[in-house]
Amino acid sequence: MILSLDKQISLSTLSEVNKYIHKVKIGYPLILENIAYLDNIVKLHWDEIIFDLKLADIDNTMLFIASKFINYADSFIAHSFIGIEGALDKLSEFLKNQNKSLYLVLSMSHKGWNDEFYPYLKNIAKTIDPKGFVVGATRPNMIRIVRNDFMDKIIISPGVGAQGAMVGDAICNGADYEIIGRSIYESKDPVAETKKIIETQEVKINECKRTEN
Ligand code: BMP
Repeated sequence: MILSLDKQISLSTLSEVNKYIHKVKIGYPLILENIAYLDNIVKLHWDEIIFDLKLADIDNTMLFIASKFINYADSFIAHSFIGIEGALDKLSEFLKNQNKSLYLVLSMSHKGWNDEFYPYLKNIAKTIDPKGFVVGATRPNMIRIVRNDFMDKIIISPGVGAQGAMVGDAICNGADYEIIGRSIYESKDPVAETKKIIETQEVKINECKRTEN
C-alpha cells in the first residue's frame, strides 16, 4: 500500500501508520498546507517517498519544480500527455542523473478521464521507459491492459476507498500498489484503519489467487 498524505496528521499517528505502510505519496495539498511538515515526513522510515506534483509543463519549468523537492523525493509523478520532446525527455534524463525515478499517469480514476487516448500515451510511455505508471483503481480493465502492455513496470493505483474502488481489487487486476488517502487520514483511528485495510487486502488477494488457480 502507498499512503496518500494530502493532509497533515499528528506525527505520532503518522509514525504508527508508518510501521505498516512503507511508501508515501505527497502532493500539493500537503505542501501548500505546511511545507515544513515535509522535514518530519522524511525522518520516518519510508522505502519510497513519491512526489505527486503531476508535472505537466515544458522541460525548464518541470525541472525547476522538481529541483525544489529533489532532496525529499525518491520519485516524481508526471503526466504522459505532455509528450516527449522539450518535456518528458529532459525530465526523465534529469531524474535519472539525480538517481530519482519517474512515474507516468496513464489512466486517471475520475469519471471524466478519457481512455481513448491510451494508445497515444502508451507510445510515449514506451519511449520514456519510466519506473512505473499511475492507473486508477476505478478502472480495473485499464489496469489489466497496462499490466499486459508493460509486464515489468510498477503500477500504482489510486481511487481505493473514498473514490469507490474496493480494497484489493486493483491488485487482483494487476496493480502492484494501491494508493489510499482519505480512508486512512480522515478516519477517526488511522492506525486501526490501516490495519483493517491491510487485512482486507490480504483476504482479497488470497481470494483472487485461489480463483486464478
Ligand atoms: P484518496 O484515497 O483520498 O481518494 O486519494 C487519492 C490520491 O491519489 C489523491 O492524492 C489524488 O490526487 C491522487 N490521484 C487520484 O485520486 N486519481 C488519479 O487518477 C491520480 C491521482 O494521483
